[in-house]
Amino acid sequence: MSKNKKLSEIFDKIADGLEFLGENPFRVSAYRKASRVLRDLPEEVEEIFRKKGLQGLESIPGIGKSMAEKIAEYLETGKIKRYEEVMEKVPTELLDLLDVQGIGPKTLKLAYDKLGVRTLQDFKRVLEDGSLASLPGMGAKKIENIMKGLELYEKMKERIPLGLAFPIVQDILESMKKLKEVKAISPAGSFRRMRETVGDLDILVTGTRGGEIIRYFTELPGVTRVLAAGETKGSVIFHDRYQVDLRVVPEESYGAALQYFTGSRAHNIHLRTIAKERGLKISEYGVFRGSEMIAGRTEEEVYGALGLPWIPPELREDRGEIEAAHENRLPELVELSDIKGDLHVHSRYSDGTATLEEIARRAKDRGYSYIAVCDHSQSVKYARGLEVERLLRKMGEIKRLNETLDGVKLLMGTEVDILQDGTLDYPDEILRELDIVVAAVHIWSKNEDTTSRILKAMENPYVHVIAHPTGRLISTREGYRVDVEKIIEKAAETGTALEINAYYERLDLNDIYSRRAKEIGVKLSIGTDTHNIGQLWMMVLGVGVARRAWLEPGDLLNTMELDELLEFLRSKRKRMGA
Ligand code: DGT
Ligand code: CA
Ligand code: CA
Repeated sequence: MSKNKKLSEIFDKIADGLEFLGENPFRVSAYRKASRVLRDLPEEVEEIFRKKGLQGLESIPGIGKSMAEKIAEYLETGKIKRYEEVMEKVPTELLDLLDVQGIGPKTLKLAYDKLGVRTLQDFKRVLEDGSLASLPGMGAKKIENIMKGLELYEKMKERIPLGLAFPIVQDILESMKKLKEVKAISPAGSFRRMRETVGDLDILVTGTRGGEIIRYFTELPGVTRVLAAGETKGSVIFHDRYQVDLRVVPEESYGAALQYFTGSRAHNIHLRTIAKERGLKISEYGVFRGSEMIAGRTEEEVYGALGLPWIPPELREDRGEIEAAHENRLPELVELSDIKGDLHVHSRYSDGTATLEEIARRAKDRGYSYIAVCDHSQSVKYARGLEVERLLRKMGEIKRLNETLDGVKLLMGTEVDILQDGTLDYPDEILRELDIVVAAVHIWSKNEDTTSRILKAMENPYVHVIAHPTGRLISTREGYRVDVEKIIEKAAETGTALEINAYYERLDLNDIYSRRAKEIGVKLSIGTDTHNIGQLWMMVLGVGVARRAWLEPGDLLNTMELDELLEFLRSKRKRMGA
């Protein structure tokens, strides 16, 4: 962490502590202000101090004599005495509770003095057992606010599935682009890297009149709380849950800032060592040789200055991408526009809501050449799985419909259940009549290892794809017990594809396993598992996983033209002599 940021945090903590102790509000706000100034300061205080000493620090707007002395003390000794004094008197864990809406320093002090509250757990206890409510000044309304605040606070500490953040960020970008002051805007952070979950959301802007841009941002519809609003940084909460940080940076540093704030941390640290080897310094402001800035306006420029080609954000995890870039062997990642169809959607025949016609129309609107309708099979009663008779009826309807359709084809599919003994929920005679058979485990007992039944299913010549191979649900369910490595090997051996289920709660297989699959020649198939037609957009999440897995167009079924795909789907049974 830079010294600026570290000091900014220390000053903020001192302010919290003094506030808790009920000290002079002017002192408190002096620390808060210094914290803000340091956070937004473009130069490193360390540099200023080295070049111009204490006087240099004092000349920073917003930093007075006493703050300058504390900064110097920190730079020289690595400590601030005042900070340690304050922290001795205040339980630090308790201070974090000041971030909870509804809990102010007075309330906290009261709980501390009268009820002996020292931790978040303590606080929750006195809230629940009514002892907090019995203190003077704690009305029912206030208690209710605190409870609501705590609930939001805990929710906000959880990571957010990428798919929930996605539409929010898109809306923000769209609104912000309307502002004439905004010259360029981009998401950064884990969101831009398409991680399956995100902490906070980071957005970067370059343009004129930063204060205006930030004000507009903090007033967007959906903002339920403003945490900070300055000239270069705004931080807000959308819909009581999503923290979004927006930074305005100078045009000549836009590429460097985008690079820095996209991360990941591990990637940035590795880049820094490369810069060092070349006698350069890289920061969020640019790439420097001595005091000369040699790059910063675009990311291409920044990577170029380090002798590297631009690296796609999804690869920036320090998982070999820097070495690959160095040797000019970065993959040509698949793009959303390469996708010719969705290979797993549900219709009204089972538990989906759309008719076959609606599905075809929406697929065509998205520019797809095909879409596979894979409803559940008979055993999956809770999802209205199709008995053979209804499946045959559906196949008839698809055939008729395809004759009238232009430019898009419905593929006759199923998401057939892999039963406990590894047999399938439809007989082979039925499976062989389908264009695409996606097989999946939906019902399992608590400690069951599902590996053997999935392996057995892959040996069936009519099974093309294993859907959501691990069964996990992001942040709610771990999935069934399964040896994924064995599944991947068997997929390679039998020519069965593995699914990247793009439904936002699944993203299964994940990036790591998908990459492993590619490495041993397994094809992957993206399906949104859409149950409602408004979810077809989630394809972009599946493509995100694919890109994080280093997949190129040739690694996926969805990039094939219709004929090529049908040919591929028939090849397994041919090879197996079925
Ligand atoms: P998240 O929010 O937990 O999903 O993950 P990120 O990657 O979005 O992390 P965040 O929001 O803390 O910071 C955004 C990026 O900024 C991060 O990926 C890398 C960069 N960054 C922030 N702080 C540091 C730091 O202290 N050192 C380095 N090298 N990079 C940092
Ligand atoms: Ca973030
Ligand atoms: Ca952030």
